[in-house]
Amino acid sequence: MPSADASAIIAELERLAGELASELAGLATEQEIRALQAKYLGKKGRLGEPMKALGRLPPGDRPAVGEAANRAKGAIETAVGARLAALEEAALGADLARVLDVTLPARGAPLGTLHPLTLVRREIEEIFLGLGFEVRTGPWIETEWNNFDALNTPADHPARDMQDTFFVEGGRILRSHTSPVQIRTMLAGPPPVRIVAPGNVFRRDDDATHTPMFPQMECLLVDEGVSFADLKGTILHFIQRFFGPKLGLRLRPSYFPFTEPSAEVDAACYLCEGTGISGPSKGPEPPATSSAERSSAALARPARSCKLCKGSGWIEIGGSGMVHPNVFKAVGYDPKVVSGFAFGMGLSRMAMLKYGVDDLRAFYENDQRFLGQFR
Ligand code: 2NL
Repeated sequence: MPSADASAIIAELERLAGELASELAGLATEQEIRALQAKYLGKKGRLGEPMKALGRLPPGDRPAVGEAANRAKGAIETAVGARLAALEEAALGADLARVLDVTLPARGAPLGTLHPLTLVRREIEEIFLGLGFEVRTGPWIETEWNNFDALNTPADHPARDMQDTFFVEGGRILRSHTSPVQIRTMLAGPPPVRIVAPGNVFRRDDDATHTPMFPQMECLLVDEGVSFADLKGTILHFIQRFFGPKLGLRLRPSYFPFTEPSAEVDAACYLCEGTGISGPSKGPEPPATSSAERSSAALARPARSCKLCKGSGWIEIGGSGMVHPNVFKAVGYDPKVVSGFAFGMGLSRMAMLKYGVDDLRAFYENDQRFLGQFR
């Protein structure tokens, strides 16, 4: 039989184990439970006192008290483990009980969009591909010969001034138009040639209506018997595909060193259909009580001039002409055998016209609110 002292220690151990069990029931987090466990079993824990008393017992009492201590520790560990397991179980249960509607549509990933200048370039390429033209590109850094001399533009021409063209090391320049692509193509092989050359070109301009780099597209057709009528028919087809069927074309006499004769190309304004007068407003008609009032209101409203063509009925889209004989001579083509036409346009202008953009800078500022509209 254990002594009275030993019995008291055993009773205290059992009491402590029971006390922990009741404290444990009120705890809801792993952190609190671990803290409670330390409060009983830790270095300075509540079981420390009876364990010290165990050391002071006579040897005969120690096995029984030791056993009781192990039972108490075991009971505490079991209770803590069970409480933690119950907590985990409850968390899992709550997780599984969550209702998920797997039929909800997913949030879409944000998709990129093509730049409006890319859209316009591709659209124009498609129109010319449909006529049997090929798309050709070339380098931005060019020789003065490819960019100017071969194009009947002599050294004293103002376009060759330092003020107008970017000069880079090694006597080369940044191309000021895509014409050197056509020169390269003609140098590389015999006629016929049917190409469009899209790409960026560079001029020393930078203001509200000019950027130092801008995209351009030129068209060149060379064969035997090519006439000004072919130029006109091709550009008319292009305008009608790009802006709308039935729209007309106007060619105004002009001058380029590389073409003779030369012409500015105007398309009939697609917004007012060439009338110069603003179309009927989209808003509701002002209320009128009688037909007399209605017609007098109509008479009082002045005809507004079209905001796109400023009332002229025409919009400028580029320049054109019959290839100058000196250009053919420069590339080794015989101007007595072949003839050809060329046509050039700025792609930013085409994009502004097509999409109703009134500020050129919008194309170069990478503002997603602007670019995201072109889908
Ligand atoms: C414009 C005017 C033009 C050409 C470009 C050309 C090219 C060769 C031979 C002859 Cl290889 N001409 N190109 C001809 C006339 C006008 O562009 O206003 N561009 C934006």
